[in-house]
Amino acid sequence: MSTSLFSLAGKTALITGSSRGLGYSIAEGMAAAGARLLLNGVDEARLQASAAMLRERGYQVDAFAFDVCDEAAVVKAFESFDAQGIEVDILVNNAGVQYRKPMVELATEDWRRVIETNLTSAFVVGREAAKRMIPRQRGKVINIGSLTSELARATVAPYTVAKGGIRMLTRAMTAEWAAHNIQANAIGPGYMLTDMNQALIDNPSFDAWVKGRTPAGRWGKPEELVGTAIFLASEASNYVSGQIIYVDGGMVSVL
Ligand code: GCO
Repeated sequence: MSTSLFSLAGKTALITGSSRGLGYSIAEGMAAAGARLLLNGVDEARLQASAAMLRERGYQVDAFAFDVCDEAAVVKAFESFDAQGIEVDILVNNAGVQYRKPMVELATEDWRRVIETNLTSAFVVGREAAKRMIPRQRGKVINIGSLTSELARATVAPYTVAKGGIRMLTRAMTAEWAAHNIQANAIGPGYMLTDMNQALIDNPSFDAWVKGRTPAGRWGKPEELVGTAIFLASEASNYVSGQIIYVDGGMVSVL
């Protein structure tokens, strides 16, 4: 049977932070493209419920609850994959948090928490995945960035710095891993309709600003990331690395 260039059949995808939001939507789309899913989250109950929903759709799904900020837990999870013969072909570093506060009021421990969750975890999980991808001489890493990988907005400094770091970490991964046929790329979502943004969506003036500032004139839907995620996870992107693709209704490109 010929598989399309965009098929993920026979591939295993680990998506961090995939109980809900963008991570869940990307996982669902990758499963529909044929991938076996390794879901991840910190809330066991929510993770198992999400896995059950996807299994009901006939998808092959395993759930692994661990905190991507806990290096020992990440190492243990990958050792568990090794012991079970699970090979991670595709890694989506999606786990992240948002924390909105002006810098002059921002506690250092909150700064550190956002940087750890949104940036350092992508390095740690990426390192553990690459240790296994390099001997196999193949792999796909997709880091989830943001509009703030490119542009700053007041009150989200640690998120902005972390997501800017994601853009450069993606290039650093390319510098060291492209020679091993590992393609590392990033997706920069625009303003998406997610739980993390609910406070913004519910704010009439912010909602109006997003609709006015976005050339497409609307918020994005999480499922609108799926096509780009599948492209970057599939054979179709075997000569693409170090890139960030903005799925943002045109926002980052237009004043
Ligand atoms: C914010 C939002 C943004 C979006 C997204 C934009 O407070 O400005 O949370 O950061 O979530 O990252 O690309």
